[in-house]
Amino acid sequence: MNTFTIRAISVCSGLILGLSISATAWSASSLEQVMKQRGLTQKDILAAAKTYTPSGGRDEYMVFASGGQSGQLIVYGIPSMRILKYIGVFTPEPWQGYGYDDESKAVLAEGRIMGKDITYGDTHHPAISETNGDYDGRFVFINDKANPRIAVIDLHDFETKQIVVNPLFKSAHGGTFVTPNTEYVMEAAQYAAPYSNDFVPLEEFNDKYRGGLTYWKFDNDKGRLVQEDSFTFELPPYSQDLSDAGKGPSAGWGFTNSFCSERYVGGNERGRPPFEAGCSAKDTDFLHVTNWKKAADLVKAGKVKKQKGMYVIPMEQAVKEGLLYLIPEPKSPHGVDVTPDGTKIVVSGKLDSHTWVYSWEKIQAAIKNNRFEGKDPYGIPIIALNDTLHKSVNVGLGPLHTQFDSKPCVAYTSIYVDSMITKWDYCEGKILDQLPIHYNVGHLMTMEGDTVKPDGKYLVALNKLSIDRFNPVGPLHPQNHQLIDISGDKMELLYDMPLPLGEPHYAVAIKADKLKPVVRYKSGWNSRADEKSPYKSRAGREKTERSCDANGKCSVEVYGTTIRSHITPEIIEVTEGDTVSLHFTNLERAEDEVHGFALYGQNVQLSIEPGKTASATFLADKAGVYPYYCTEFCSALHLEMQGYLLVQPKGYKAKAGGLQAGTNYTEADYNKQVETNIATQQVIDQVVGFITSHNYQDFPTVVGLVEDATDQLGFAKGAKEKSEAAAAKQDWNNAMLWANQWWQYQVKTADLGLRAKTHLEENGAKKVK
Ligand code: CUK
Ligand code: CUA
Repeated sequence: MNTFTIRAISVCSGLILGLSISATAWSASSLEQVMKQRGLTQKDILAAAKTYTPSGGRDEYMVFASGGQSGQLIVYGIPSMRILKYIGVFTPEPWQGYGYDDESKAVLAEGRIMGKDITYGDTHHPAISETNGDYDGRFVFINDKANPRIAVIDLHDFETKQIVVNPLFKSAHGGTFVTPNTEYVMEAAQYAAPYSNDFVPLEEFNDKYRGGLTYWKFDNDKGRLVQEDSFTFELPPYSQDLSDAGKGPSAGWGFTNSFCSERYVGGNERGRPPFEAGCSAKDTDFLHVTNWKKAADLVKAGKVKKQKGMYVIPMEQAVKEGLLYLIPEPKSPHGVDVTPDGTKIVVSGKLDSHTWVYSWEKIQAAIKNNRFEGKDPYGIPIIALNDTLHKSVNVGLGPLHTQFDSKPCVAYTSIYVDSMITKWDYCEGKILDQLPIHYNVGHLMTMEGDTVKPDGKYLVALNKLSIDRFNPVGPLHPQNHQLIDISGDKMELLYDMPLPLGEPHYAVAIKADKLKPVVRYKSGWNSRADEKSPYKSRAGREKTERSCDANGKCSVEVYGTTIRSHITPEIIEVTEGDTVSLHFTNLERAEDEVHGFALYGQNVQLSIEPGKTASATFLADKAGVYPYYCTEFCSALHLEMQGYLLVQPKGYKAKAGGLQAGTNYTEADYNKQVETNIATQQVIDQVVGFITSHNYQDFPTVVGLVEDATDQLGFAKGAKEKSEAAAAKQDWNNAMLWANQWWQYQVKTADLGLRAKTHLEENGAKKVK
């Protein structure tokens, strides 16, 4: 090494050293101050650094958490734990217009039970659609335990598209779980009940009450569940609990745990010990093993009969065809989880301290060799526990659910009674680590933890109680989702997030880059049916039609539009007794330019996203004045985005003379406005010059903005012409008002143009001319 190099290195390192000293000195003092002021430890700061996401930063994972009793789906990001959306599913949700527009009312109506609207849900288990056992980011399914329903949410726009009601069950807990290519969505009943809707006395419980497991057929092209092609396993009146679909070597099979296989019916008012005593009396319950592949073949071969519009495989037939087996599982189990490689099945006894790992190879061997220890009262063969067990591991008191790591053989189990997470090795059957949590964890979730390729990295404990974790808000506490770093050998708690919407049971996390949601719909789109709306309208084509039938019943159809910052039409005139249908198409293309539509006294609130057509139908049964307006602060003149629905009494005749003038304008007012408009046009020309001199066509967001701006500028031209025509006639009122409207269009053009310019600047657009 020559002197020159040595000197250069020492100069360099001196420089670096100097810099780092001064940087540390500066930040350490203020960081120390903050730590001292807020009482934070080094560990806290590390946790903060692992979760903090600066403005504009994105999360690595997206979580879909059940919204519990709210009947909704909660979307949040990991590691930031920022809530992004509550998706309306089983319950009306006004922000999204869900349950307030005709299109979404049709979805909710699919979920009626015996003619009744059910406007809540007890959502438990979301599931993301899979391809080859891995999340594909296309759909999310979620069940309603209280009313046996499943909803389909399309992830291209995060909207609920379909609700199906199980025609046979009276509750459904063990759903939703998907088969490896989303051929079927599993849904098991919970509380046994007759399949018919008739009264059946409890005295006939063993004979007439039934459990069950439905495999809902999913049409992957249409993105809808198909009841006609779905089938249900009739099962004994044991309380089927959770399910999981087999994968890898166990693909084609499903696993469903149960409790209360005692078939006990409580009734303290009849002097009987309660359900809780009779349902936990035996040492074991049953893991149900079902062969859905073979069952599907049987259905296809026309060998299965339908009941209430669904194929039902009676127990006798299932046994005869070798589709259904039982395996004892320890005391009141909860949760069944198939390992990523599909070779093992983990069940936890919630009144026990063990998880039980079953070997699929051993289960198969027993079935093949007809090695059974007996039959249950319904003739279903029982495979002995010892013939199938791989390991049983003492993980802690009250184990519930299990999730998997990217590291082979590593699993995490939630421990309800002991309030902790146990990390363990399911191959060797040994404990690796334990972490206390606050308090009473239910489900837990690792990243893509129920796929064939879990990502590990983070774990969320979905805790049932939050007790003293947050500022008190009365007797009803939020839930607490605790984020845990599982990348190292020891689990480390990073963050507590309150969830104030309901009790989320299960959640699923998907790699964020697998999701590609749209920012706008094709113009005139019925988003719920995913098709062009027959009620779509375009700028200048808005119309109102009234028609009456032979009995004198009349209806009014309004084909309207919304664009910054007016609703067309602004005056709607109908007659008392008319049925009114309002249809609005949002003409915007710019990202996030949503308009709302709220109408006095009619329970109408629409969310009209760019391109969407949304409708509201109601009976205008009382004459009166009904103001309406846009409910999204969409522009500087959002408050002026308003109008009147006039419900006129029958036989009403309009007053002569037209509308009263509010303010009178002069020629000077007009000239001043025109001056402003000319100055504004110069700003627009500059922005347009910038955009067109760059490769803006390469930026879809900007193309949308430019299209919107071009529209607005076209409207400006029309207003300018009207203003000049009025000026020629010295009608200064109209000249001034149209000149102002011309300016309004210019302002919106400029606003869009500036957004486009900023986007180009921030995303490194290139100059092309
Ligand atoms: S369940 Cu609630 S903690 Cu419905 Cu999956 Cu276990
Ligand atoms: Cu549109 Cu406010």
